[in-house]
Amino acid sequence: MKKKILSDKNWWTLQILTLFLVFFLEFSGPNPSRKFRSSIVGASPSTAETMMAALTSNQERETDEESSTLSTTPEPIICRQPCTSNGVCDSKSGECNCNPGWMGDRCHLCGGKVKLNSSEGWLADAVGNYTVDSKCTWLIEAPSADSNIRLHLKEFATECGWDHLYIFDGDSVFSDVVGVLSGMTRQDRYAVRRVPELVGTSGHMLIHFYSDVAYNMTGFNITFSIDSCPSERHDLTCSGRGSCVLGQCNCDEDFKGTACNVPACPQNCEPNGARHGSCNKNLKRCECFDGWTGEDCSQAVDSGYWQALKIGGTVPPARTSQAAMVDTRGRMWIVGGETFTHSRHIDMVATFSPDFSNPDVQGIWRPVRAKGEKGPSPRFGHSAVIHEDKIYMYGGTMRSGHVSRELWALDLTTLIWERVETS
Ligand SMILES: [Ca+2]
Repeated sequence: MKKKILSDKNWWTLQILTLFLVFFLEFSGPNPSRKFRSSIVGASPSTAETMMAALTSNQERETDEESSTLSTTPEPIICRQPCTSNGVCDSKSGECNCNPGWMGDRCHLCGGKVKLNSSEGWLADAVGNYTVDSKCTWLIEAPSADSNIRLHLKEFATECGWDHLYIFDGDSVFSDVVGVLSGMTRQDRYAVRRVPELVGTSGHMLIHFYSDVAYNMTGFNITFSIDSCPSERHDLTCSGRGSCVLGQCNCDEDFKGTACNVPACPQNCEPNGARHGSCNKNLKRCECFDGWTGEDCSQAVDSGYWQALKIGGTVPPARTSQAAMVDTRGRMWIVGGETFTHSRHIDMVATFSPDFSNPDVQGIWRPVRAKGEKGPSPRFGHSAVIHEDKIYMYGGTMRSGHVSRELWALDLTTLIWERVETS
């Protein structure tokens, strides 16, 4: 019995010693987990979680560093946020180091200015949605000033009227404007049937994206290629209906057009199921029966018809608000007008000489360089008439916005402008 009492005392003594030992080990030895938890008392849960995650990463990294001295396994790269393919993780800082033109903690947003000089490539606003208040600029640079640059929109969705993509044919905002894009190419069941390619011919294209301070969308993905052939689609040469030779499409037999995007015989010369002509496969055109005309023989000659002419010469840039008139020799003259690009390089006057007897080239455009020391400054919205071999032009809006009351006369024989004084 005495022996049993002593055994109990020994047992209690052993338990107390064990408790002391546990207490000692818990508070005197290195235990980062406890120390860390103590240091973050009062921190917000999210901060604490972040710090815990960072600690876990560091612990894992330390473990890996130790093991790397024993084996050739490379050190794994761990960042707080997974980097997109537009950046590389810096294992020391735990941050993504972004490629030029990208920013954000995952390198997922476009930012700043970047020069692109590969023969083909792509550019995009973001991985996922773009962000509000973005300003991103790309300069595509071709090897020579003779090169053309073609852009294709794979996707496009920006806040209509607020977030814009500006595209210039040149290396500055003072170059000709190719387009200013905003809005969507797809929405629900609606989709723009065909987005034309955007072409620059100066060897440079400057592209600038701006989003305002509210609301963002999925943005855009644009491919570019230098000195490629025209095509309706970014992923097919010559729209997939021909081959590209030195920048020109050689179309398959069933297609024509610069991008091989026009059927050789539209609707097989049977508009609305009624046969109005037959397809000449060699010439790639419909030969219409008597009384019918047009690309697909859909227009009745007796009702009057429109005809797209095959033209040659120096085709003037697309313009609006010009004046057009026909002289006694059948030449059409156009004077002034405004271009979408606000180009400063358009000729004030051009002529078109039709020749309907020639089936291959039914008219020639020619620029008219006026002679003499003075002439009217560029304008649009003016009026003009031909009278006795002179074009009389009155009024118009100048580039400055000033509305003119000048009257000018261009002599069609000498090509000299004269200011007509009026009282
Ligand atoms: Ca916006």
